[in-house]
Formats: sequence, C-alpha cells, structure tokens
Amino acid sequence: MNHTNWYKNAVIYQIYPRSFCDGNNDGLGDIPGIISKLDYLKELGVNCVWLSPVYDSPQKDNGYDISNYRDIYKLFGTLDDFKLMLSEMHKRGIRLIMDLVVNHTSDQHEWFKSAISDKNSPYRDYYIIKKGKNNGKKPPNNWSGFFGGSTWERIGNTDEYYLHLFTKEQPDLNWENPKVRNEVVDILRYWLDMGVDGFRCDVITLISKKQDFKSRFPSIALCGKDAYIMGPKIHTYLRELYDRAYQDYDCMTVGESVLCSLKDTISLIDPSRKELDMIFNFSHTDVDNYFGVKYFYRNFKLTRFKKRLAKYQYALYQKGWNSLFLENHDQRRSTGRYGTIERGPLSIISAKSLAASYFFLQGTPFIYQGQEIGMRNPSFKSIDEYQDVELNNMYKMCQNNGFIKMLIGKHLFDVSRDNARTPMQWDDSKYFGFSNNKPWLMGTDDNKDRNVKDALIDKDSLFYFYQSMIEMRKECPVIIDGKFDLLYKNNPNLFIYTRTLGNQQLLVICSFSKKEVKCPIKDLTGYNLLLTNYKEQKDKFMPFECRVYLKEK
Ligand code: TEU
Repeated sequence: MNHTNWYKNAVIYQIYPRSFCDGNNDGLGDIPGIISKLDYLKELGVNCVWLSPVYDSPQKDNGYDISNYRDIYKLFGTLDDFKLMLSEMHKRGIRLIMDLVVNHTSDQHEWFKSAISDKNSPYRDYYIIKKGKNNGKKPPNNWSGFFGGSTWERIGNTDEYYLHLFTKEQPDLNWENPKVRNEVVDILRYWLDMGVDGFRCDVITLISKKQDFKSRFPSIALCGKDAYIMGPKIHTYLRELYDRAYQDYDCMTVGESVLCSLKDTISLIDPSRKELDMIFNFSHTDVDNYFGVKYFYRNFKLTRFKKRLAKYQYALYQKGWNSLFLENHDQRRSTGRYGTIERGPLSIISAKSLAASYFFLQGTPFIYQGQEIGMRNPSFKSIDEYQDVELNNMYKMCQNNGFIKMLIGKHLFDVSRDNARTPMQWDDSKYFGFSNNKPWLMGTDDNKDRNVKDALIDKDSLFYFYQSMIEMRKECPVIIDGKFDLLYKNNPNLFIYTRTLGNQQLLVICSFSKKEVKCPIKDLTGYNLLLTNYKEQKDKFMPFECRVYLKEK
C-alpha cells in the first residue's frame, strides 16, 4: 500500500472522550456525544481526530488501562456507536486516529487475570514477572515508576512480583514474548480493517526493557529509566509493527516519547527506517520546569522556548516530521502558561499570539479540546475536587514524606492533569452544555466567559483565529513545506521566524510582551499581512500582537 503521508497536511484535534460531550446525560462524555459535535469540528476546519482511549477499561487511569482491546467501554457506547462515529467523521472528511496503549494492559484484562492466578497459564509470559528478594519480602529491584513509588507489585503472598511502570493496575506487557507482539499486530489490523486511519502510540518508547533487571543508582525519580526508556529492542519492535501492520494501510502513527533526546527522535521517525511518522517530544513543554520534572517550576523564558522549538525545526528538516502541540490531556492549559496572560483583556490576545507562534512551524499541528476557546485551569482549592490517579498518588506521597512534600508539594495542583480534563465548555450553563447532569469532574465558572456558544458569535474569538490558521494551511504550501529559519533568536519579546519555499516566504512575528515593543525588522515592503490579532498595525508591536505575512518574490 502506498503511504500518501496525508498527515503532513492534517490538523489534528484531540478528543478526551470523558470530557467532550455527554450524549446520554449520565455525567460522562461518550461516543454519541462526540457524533453530535462533528459539525462543530468541521466548522473549525480540522481534518483528523485523535481520540483518547475508548476501549473497555476499569478506568483506573481514565482508559489508559485497557481490559479489552476489541470493544468499547460501555459507558462510552457500543462498537456500533463507534462505527457510526467513524463513518460520520469520514463523511465530513475527518480522519480518526486511536490511542494505542500497549506498553501495559489493565490488571482486569483476561490475559493478566489468567497470568497471575496460574503459574502455568499460557499468558504468564505476557507480563514481566520476577522473583522478589529476601524470599519475596522485597521487590526484585529498586526501579521507580511514573506515578511515584516502586514499579513492582507482589502477586498475592507469593515470592513473585509483576512490573508496572504506571499504576499497579497497569501491568507492563512483556514485548520479549513474540506472542505479545502477535497480539498487538492483530489489534492494529482489527482497527485498521475497520477503517481507522492511524494511532497515537502511548508511551511507546517504554516497550523494550533491558533484561538485566538490576537495581540502579542513585535511587531517585524514575530510577531504572535507562533500562526502560528507549530499551535495546525498541527499533526492532517498531519496525515489526510497521512491516506486519502499518505497511498495508495508508495510515499514520505518532508516538508519545518520554524524555527522548533529539538523536532518539530522529532514529524513531527517519522515514527510511519505517518505524513511526511522528513523535511527541516534550522539550518545549518542559520549558518551564527543571530536569523535565513538572513539579520543579522554572520561570518561562521566551528565548529558551524559541531555542527548543527551533532545535527540532532545524534538525528534522527533510529528515523527519514534527508534531506541533501546546496542550494535551496530561498538560495544564496553555492559557496563562508560556508567558501568556490568564485573565483580563490581554488574555485572548496573548492566546492568539502563542497559537500563531506554534501553528506556522513545520509539522502537523494538534489542538486539544477547549484550547481553541482558551479554556483555563480550574485551580480547585481542595484535593477532593481532583480525580486524577497521578495527582492522588503524588498527594499521598507528599502526606507521608515531608521531604517529597517540600520538593514537589507546592505546585501539585497547578500541574495536575485534571486541569486539562474539566468538561468541554459548550455554553455558560451550570453543567457547561456538556451534560444535563453533574459531570464526573466539575469545572468552574470559567465557562461564563469561555465557551463555544459565545465564541461562535464573536467574529474576533480565538475559535475563528484557529479557523483562519487552519484555512491558511490549506491554501499556502509554504506552511507545509517551507524551510524554517529563526530570526533574532536573542530577542526576549518577539518570536520571529520565516518559512521559505520557492518564491514564497512566510514571516511570522509574535510578541510575548505585555508592553509595546519595537520590531527589529523595519522594511516590510512586499509582505502582505495575512493574519493578526489587532485591528490596526502601527510601527511598534502592541502587547502580544502577532502578524503573519506572506511575500511572493
Ligand atoms: O502518559 C505518559 C507519561 O509519561 C505521563 O505519565 C506523564 O509523565 C504525566 O502524565 C505527566 O503529568 C501517557 C498518557 O498520556 C497518560 O494519560 C497515561 O496516564 C500514561 O501514558 C499511562 O498510560
């Protein structure tokens, strides 16, 4: 099958199904709810959806714990609902990529239940089970996982433990076992045969583990990461999935990578290697923390942000393809982040400048639900209002350990994943137009001035700004293929870059300053203004003003 690489022209909208739209008013989003909003997505102009997991699941990690890869979680709908959604999307020219969560399953998956209840189970070797130390009193090694604490859970009273890099309800699959890989290939083909257009591959860089299973020192956060991030067989496994599944379909893949270097990124997406099409790299979202640890706050600095984005722009040019994103279901909202203003008259203006700064880079832009209307963090005051398992685990760790509390406790709520998971704000009503009943996770009164209904009325809204940017991508090939160049990289207020293709040049200038600033480019003869967030242009750049120009040489 010829791969058309359609993803290069795509704008992908991420739907977090529990929080998007509740079709049956049980307080939880669902597939019928999504179907009812497809015309909205069409209006925005996106041509692909990434759907966070909708598979059957006990929902310990909101669906990232799958108990049946071939069925739909019943509170989200049925397989028929899913098929209807897919065909309704395709009818509107919207493709669908699913979340592929195959580093781990749920502990309620039949494979796992069988594996731990019977030593001779044919599924025993689907998981990573090792003998503990001291007759099982201590775990096999000192590795620690993503949600804090040991990566090992003891199996009943036996001397054995299973590995889980996330919650204990998410046991890691043993990719060394060829049967596991066969299962994954079958799952991929099952959905691709149904018509799905690709996958966002959850924590895919963790699937291969070094097989020594020795303790690592020093024993700090993510202890053992050299053994489980970009393990020795990662490339072999990814290539196997390509050869046995992706190759036969005109599909795309984007892998989620954690703490992945530039070199690793290129090795995963170099088209000649046939592994993945894109990688979500978090170097730019980590711009406001130290060591890639979100709890260790660091002031935002535009120059650092530009440098990190530019590094990937230059390095991947004609070598790979970038994914462009600011938000997802694990990140706090971008309004009020990355130097933008959370409230007041400059808030939406600054959100537009930030939006333009990432949208015209080379790569495929992703928009997370609600980003297009500038939804903000709920900033709940009490732990009882949050739901996320990561936050709850970290909170408990802080309660039990004063040192950890001192290190990470201060920003726990600010960086909580629930910030991005509050219900989509369709209107200003009590339950956000998301449901007629109390949602599984409440929002705040943020919907009073941030909601879809108002955004669609106001021609100046962030929604229409996104719509214009999407439209421009469809019309200007330079936005897809143009070579990137960062200008004035040390300018602390302006993000300025060009994209050049043949006789076309796009010039993007985005201010991240609260004050008026001078633009170092004086002569703009021949440049046509395509997009801006201010009605009139003066010599100076107004606070957070952005301008996108096109010049035909
Ligand atoms: O996230 C992977 C991941 O590394 C996150 O744990 C991340 O470090 C954290 O969320 C930052 O706050 C993926 C999914 O996106 C996430 O929702 C899942 O919980 C996780 O994998 C396990 O499947």
